[in-house]
Amino acid sequence: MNSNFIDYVKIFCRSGKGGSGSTHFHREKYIPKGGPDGGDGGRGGHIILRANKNYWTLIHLKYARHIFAGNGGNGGSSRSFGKDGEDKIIEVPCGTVVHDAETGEFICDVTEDGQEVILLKGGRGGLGNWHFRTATNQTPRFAQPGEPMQERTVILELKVLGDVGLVGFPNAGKSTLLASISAAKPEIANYPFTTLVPNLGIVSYRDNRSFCMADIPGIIEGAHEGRGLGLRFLRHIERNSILLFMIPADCNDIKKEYDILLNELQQYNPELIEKQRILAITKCDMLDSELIEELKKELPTEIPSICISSLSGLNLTELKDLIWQKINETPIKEIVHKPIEIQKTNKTSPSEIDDFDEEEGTDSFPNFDEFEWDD
Ligand SMILES: Nc1nc2c(ncn2[C@@H]2O[C@H](COP(=O)(O)OP(=O)(O)OP(=O)(O)O)[C@@H](O)[C@H]2O)c(=O)[nH]1
Ligand SMILES: [Mg+2]
Repeated sequence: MNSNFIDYVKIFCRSGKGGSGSTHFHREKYIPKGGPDGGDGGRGGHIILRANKNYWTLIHLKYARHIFAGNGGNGGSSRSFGKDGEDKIIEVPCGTVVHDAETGEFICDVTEDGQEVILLKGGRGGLGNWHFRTATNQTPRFAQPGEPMQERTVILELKVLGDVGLVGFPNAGKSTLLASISAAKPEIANYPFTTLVPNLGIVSYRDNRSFCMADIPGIIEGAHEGRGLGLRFLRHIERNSILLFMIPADCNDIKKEYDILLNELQQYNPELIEKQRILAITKCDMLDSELIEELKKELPTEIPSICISSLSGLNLTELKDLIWQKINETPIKEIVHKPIEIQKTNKTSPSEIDDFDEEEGTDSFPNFDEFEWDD
C-alpha cells in the first residue's frame, strides 16, 4: 500500500559541536607583547523538535533519515567570536512522541502548536585564551576546546489527538458515522478493512461546540496477536478522552462482540479500559421500533448505549449530546508514556539505518487471509 499516512519514523540526529577558543596574541606595529586576544568558539547547533498544527503525519520525515545541526565556528583574533552552528528544527504534528531508538526510553512529546523541545543540545563553544590571562600568566598559550556534539537515534511516533475514538469491528459503520457528522470524507465500502489509516474529523454541533473524532481501522478478535491490521492503530486512541464502541444492529451477539473489543483493548494497554465508554448500535435503520426495543434488552448494562443510524440520522444528535457530556465529565489526564519495545537489530551506524525495515510503520498490507469474511 502506498499510503501518505506515516506515523512512525526513525531518525539519526546529531547536534553541532562547539567551536574551539582561539589562542591568538595581539600583534600590532609598535605594540610589543600585545597580550592574548583569542576569541571564544561558537555554540554548536541544537536539534529542536517543534509541534506544528499544519502537519498531520510524519510523511515529510520519511526520507529524512539523518538530521545534523551545524558546528560552531572557532574563535578568532581580536577576541572575535566564532559563529554559532545552525540549529535544525524538526517540525512535527501535534501529538508526536519521541523515544530513544536504542533503549526505548521515552524522551519527550509535543502536543501544543508551536511547542519546542531541544532534543539534542549543541556543544558549548570553548573560551579563548583572553579569558585565561592572569597577573602571573600573561601569555596563556592555551584555550578551551568546544564541547563535543551529541548523537542519538530517535523514534518519532504520532499519536493522533482526538476527543473521541471509534472502536469497532470492520464494517461496523465507523467511517460512515464520521462522514455523516463531520466534514471528513473517509472511504466507505461494504467490505472489511476499508479504512487502513486513521481519519480525523471535527464534529461541530449546536452552540458552536465541536469535538474531534478519530476513526481508526477495524479491530478483530486476535488483533493483539497481529490478526487483521493488528493493534498498532490503537495508539491513536490512547490519547482520546473517551471511546465510542460501535456494533452493528445485525450482529448476532452484541454482548460477545463488545467483550471481544474490550479484551483486545485490554491486551494492548490496560489503561484504555479505564476510559469512559459509550456503546452505539449502528445501522438501526434496518430494524423497526419493535425490534429495537427487543435489542435494547440484550445490551450490556454497565455502559450507556444508544441506537443510531448514520443513514437515516436516527439519534445522531442524541449521540453527540452524550459524547459531549462524557468528554466534559472526563478530567484531563496526564498520560504516562511508557518505554517502547525495541526490536533488536544489529544496525547501529547511521548509514545502516537507511534500510531499516518498516515493519513497524503503517506501510504494510493487512493480513486479509486471517479474516473470516461474512459473505
Ligand atoms: N443501513 C445502514 N448501513 C450502514 C450504516 N452505516 C454504515 N453502513 C454501511 O456499512 C458498510 C460499512 O461501513 P463503513 O463505514 O465503511 O464501516 P467501517 O466500520 O468504517 O469499516 P472498516 O473501515 O472496514 O473498519 C457500508 O456499506 C455502509 O454503507 C447505517 O447506518 N445504516
Ligand atoms: Mg472505515
